[in-house]
Amino acid sequence: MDSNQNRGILHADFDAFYASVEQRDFPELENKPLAVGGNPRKRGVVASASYEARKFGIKSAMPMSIAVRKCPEVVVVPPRFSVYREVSQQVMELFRNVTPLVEPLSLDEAYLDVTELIHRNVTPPQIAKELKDKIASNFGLTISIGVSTSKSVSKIASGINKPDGLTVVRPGDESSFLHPLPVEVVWGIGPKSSAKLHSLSISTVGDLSLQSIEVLTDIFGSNAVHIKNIANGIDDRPVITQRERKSVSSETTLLIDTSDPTYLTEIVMRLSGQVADALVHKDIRGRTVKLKLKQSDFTTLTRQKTLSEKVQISSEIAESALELLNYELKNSDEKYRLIGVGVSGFSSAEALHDEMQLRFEGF
Ligand code: TTP
Ligand code: MG
Repeated sequence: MDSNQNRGILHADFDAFYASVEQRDFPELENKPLAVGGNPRKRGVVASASYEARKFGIKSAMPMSIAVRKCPEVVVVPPRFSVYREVSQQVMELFRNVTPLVEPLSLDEAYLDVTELIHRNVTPPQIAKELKDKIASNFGLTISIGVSTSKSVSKIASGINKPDGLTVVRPGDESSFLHPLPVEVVWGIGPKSSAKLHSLSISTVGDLSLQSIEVLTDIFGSNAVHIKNIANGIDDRPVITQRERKSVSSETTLLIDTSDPTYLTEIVMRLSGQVADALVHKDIRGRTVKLKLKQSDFTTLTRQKTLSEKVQISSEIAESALELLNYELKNSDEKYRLIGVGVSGFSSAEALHDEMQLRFEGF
């Protein structure tokens, strides 16, 4: 047994996070199809769907108007980010009481390395069970946990028996667990690579594990070796407690597809203000300003500008973002359905955890 197989890694992920918090706080929403997200008449999207709503095919990132069409009786509520953030902070604290080795991936998801605790005669599945019980009693919420010797296997395992799942993959069982599963469970295999794989009759992780590096390089480029290792249950990546914040951004879906410079300018200025507020609040400054544009045909462009001085305040961010916008408007006839502004390029001294994105639907 190699050293990798002595590790105990948990991946914990709340079930229908935003929707479950709403159902907990408003009992009249319990057992109802519920979609948390933007207004369907303002082109909002679904952030989180309750399990009752998922039976109708409602999913995260789906336009809310489609969700309403799929299930006319769905209850739509706007998100209450501050409540979710608070729950998240408290749960991450609870995790850190178990082990300092906690790597949050988003508000509702984290890896925990509990290897050290194994030496104190508690098993990783016991720790996972205790965490689930504590979260149920302290927060009134369910969380699904995957337990194994690596990040990728645990992440896949936590998604297998949702909601309220506890899936344990014992050391040595990684491949037999992974191989029958569809390739889409592997993180990083999105719709594009999935379509390519299926056209080559590669449909399970087992099929994937048998491919040569040459074949995988055609599909995944420099990621081929990593993907092949993952498919074989080999993943030594450590749990990293502090991540460098890569970017702070804010984006919005527009009410109508447009190329109107006055309207787009105003939106860019508002988004720049929101990004600036977050930067000021965190006391960080960045060197790169990014503009994201999604065209009517859903093609997404990002344009960025790296400056000699770091920026933080609204007018500095807006100046660069508007320059990028004006260049784009001058050189293209496209209409846009979504626009975003971001700042990145912080120094490592400003290392914080995780990428942060603010979403504002329907201005
Ligand atoms: P997820 O863990 O992807 O979703 P979930 O917790 O709602 O459902 P599951 O039981 O499948 O884990 O995301 C966590 C939260 O992040 C989710 O409740 C809302 C938010 N979110 C968005 O705002 N937009 C998105 O596109 C996604 C995927 C999530
Ligand atoms: Mg979740």
